[in-house]
Amino acid sequence: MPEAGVHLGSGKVRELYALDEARLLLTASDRISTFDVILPTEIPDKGRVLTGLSAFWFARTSDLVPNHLLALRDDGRTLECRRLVMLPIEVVVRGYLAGSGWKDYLATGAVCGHALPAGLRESDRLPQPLLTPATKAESGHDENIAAATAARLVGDGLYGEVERVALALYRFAAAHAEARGIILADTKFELGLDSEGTLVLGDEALTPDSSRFWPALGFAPGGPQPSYDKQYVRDYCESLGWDKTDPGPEIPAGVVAGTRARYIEAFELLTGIAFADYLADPQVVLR
Ligand code: Q0Z
Repeated sequence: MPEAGVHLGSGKVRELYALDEARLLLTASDRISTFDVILPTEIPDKGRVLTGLSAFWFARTSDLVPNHLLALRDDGRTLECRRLVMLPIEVVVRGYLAGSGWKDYLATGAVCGHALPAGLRESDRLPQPLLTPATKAESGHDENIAAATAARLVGDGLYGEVERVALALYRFAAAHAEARGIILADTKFELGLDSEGTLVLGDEALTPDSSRFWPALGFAPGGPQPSYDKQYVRDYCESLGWDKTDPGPEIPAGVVAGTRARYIEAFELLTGIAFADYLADPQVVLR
């Protein structure tokens, strides 16, 4: 990777580099994970779809909260970012009852201390979006925590600001997506503080890897919903009877092509931009 600087860390499918004391590079690969395992087969352009979507949302939400984006590189998969001091919590907003939120509701009737009406079904829309913070676990298995616990970790005043910003971002993005046939069931934000102590949105934002996107067409609460992007891969993996431990299976070309098409469809619906136009000039998502 040229002009990348010192490698700071690897996520499941992304890499983080230092450019200098004040700037980082975030680069998204075409790797895909399912059931928490990175598969040996890549989805061509997946990293570009995710990076383009992040940059699109950063450009459109900067009046809600400042963000770390400095520049989008012409490779379409790399963001130059301001270096922040990240908060020690995952900031999750849920508009629908899925994943660990559904599990917590089944067990306790509440999600992260937010009491909910009885009788909700899996994937039901919540009466209002909820901030459901989680700890950052190295394993990647974040644990939901009560608001009071999160407030203790970051400070009461700052937690109030985190809540306001995260709910505003979710409401904006969910309304935008819904008007384009996509349900934003939930999403995870990573926030940090800049050198002046201002709260800033960092990492990736509102991508299929940090969010649950569901097709609005066919939405049917009462069970899990198909993932907008990964469902072909999941269905193929399930059809093999794979035990979901590393290593994962190779994915056949037809399933790769179908999955790539779904990522690109999500990009085009959400941004209103042809993906070919993004490849020709990634800066189109910033205008
Ligand atoms: C993001 C991560 C990845 C591994 C740290 N603007 C920022 N300032 C300081 N730290 C971060 C950011 Cl985005 C930061 N991560 C997550 C991303 C690979 C870890 F691509 N960790």
